[in-house]
Amino acid sequence: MGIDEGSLGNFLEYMRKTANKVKGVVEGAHAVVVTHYDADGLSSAAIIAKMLQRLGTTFHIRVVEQVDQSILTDLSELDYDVFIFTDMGSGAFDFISKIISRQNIIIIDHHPPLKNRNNTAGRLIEINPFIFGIDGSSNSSASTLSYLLSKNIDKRNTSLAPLAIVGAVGDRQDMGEYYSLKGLNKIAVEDGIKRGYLKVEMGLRLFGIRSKPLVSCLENTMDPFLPGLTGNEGACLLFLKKIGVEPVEEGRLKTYSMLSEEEKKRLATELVKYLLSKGFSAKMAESIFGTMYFLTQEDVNSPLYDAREYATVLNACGRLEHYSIAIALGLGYRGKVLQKALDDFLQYKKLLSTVLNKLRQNEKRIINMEHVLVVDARGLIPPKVAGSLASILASSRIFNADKPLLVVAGKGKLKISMRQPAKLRKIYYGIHLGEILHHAANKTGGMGGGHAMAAGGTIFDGGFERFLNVLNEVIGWRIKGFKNV
Ligand SMILES: [Mn+2]
Repeated sequence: MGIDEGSLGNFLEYMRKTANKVKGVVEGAHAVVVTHYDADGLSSAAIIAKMLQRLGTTFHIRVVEQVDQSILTDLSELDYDVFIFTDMGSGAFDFISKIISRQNIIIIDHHPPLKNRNNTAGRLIEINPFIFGIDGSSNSSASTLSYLLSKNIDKRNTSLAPLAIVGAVGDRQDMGEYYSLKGLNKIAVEDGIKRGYLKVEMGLRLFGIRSKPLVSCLENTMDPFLPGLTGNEGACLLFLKKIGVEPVEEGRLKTYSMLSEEEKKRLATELVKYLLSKGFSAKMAESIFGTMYFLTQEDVNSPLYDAREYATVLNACGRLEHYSIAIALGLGYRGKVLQKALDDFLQYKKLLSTVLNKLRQNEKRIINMEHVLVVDARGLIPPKVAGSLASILASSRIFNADKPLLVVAGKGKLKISMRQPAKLRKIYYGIHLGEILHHAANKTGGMGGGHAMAAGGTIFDGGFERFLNVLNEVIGWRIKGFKNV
């Protein structure tokens, strides 16, 4: 587990040198930060924004779905000296270096880089752990890379460690023991603890455990998905009563912190028993326990106190395209900004539970191909929600998927998002979803890529059916190849 000392040393050495270079390039310049709309992308942009503020650099932030030709061409015609890409860029290396040929480019990304890169730009700096043999899909979020860079530029930026952690848990990099962060992410955790910004505890991984009534915690927990409880308030109330943990006291819904130590223990044991009764393996049932990351500078009752909840809030703002709210939150604004963010979060939650119900009621929306389970959410959700829906479905067992899962949403230009279902607990025949999706989408007029476990892209309406067939076929070939080895 983790990374070997040599790779780590080389990477950190590179980071130190690169920080100096980046400082020279951005100081006093006019920059644009191009980032992704998920929690990691938004945290990364906020970190870089704060770093640039401290350097006196003027900047704009552009939040996009992916870097494509039209976005790059648009941007290259504007008056920027420096282009900073966060949480994206490595996969579009050739593209970027070709289109933006006159200005400085900085890529901060943790997605697998292209194998043969063709740098025609000259003034390009790329920060990507994969180049140093470090797996960026589990050891480092883009927010952690942004954090390490900013900290090397100015020690004051250590204040940004909490945001690095928010991005890392948002990208579900809590893949260490007991759902802890590992690798480069751990540096941000250690800095956070040392500076008193962060408290790390073992506990029940219930959503909103510090901020919400206990009933809502159960109802809103998506990871792990609690069959029969998640999304069902009535069932959660009954469950608590049945195990003798009174959910209401003096007309008020009780919070976790109001429980006695004995009640807390009982809740934990009964939850594990409940999950076992629903067919979970012992290991899956125990996944209800894990490492919690609390941000001590936030109000204890704020949804931003728990890093995972903070990430969900950012994610909701991003998916609903309220980027400035997300960035403002990252930069430390609270009050009205926080209120708006929480409104977004509520709206987003409603959207997801509605769509889950609709999918369960309409069999036609589920296409069970030989190697892919396709969930057709066209017309049900905005395209940017496809990724979240895919993550929930992959971890929920709602469709009991035993093969890669694909969600499609949008109209005309379709958004596709793939996940390996958690049930398999190992990668489906060693298949790298990012590579497969890249291949199948490219062949049918679309674009795609990503990690082994999670990938996404776009495809046009007309090519969709062909895309599904190619995808299914390519996975079939890979399995055959795998079986032959
Ligand atoms: Mn990311």
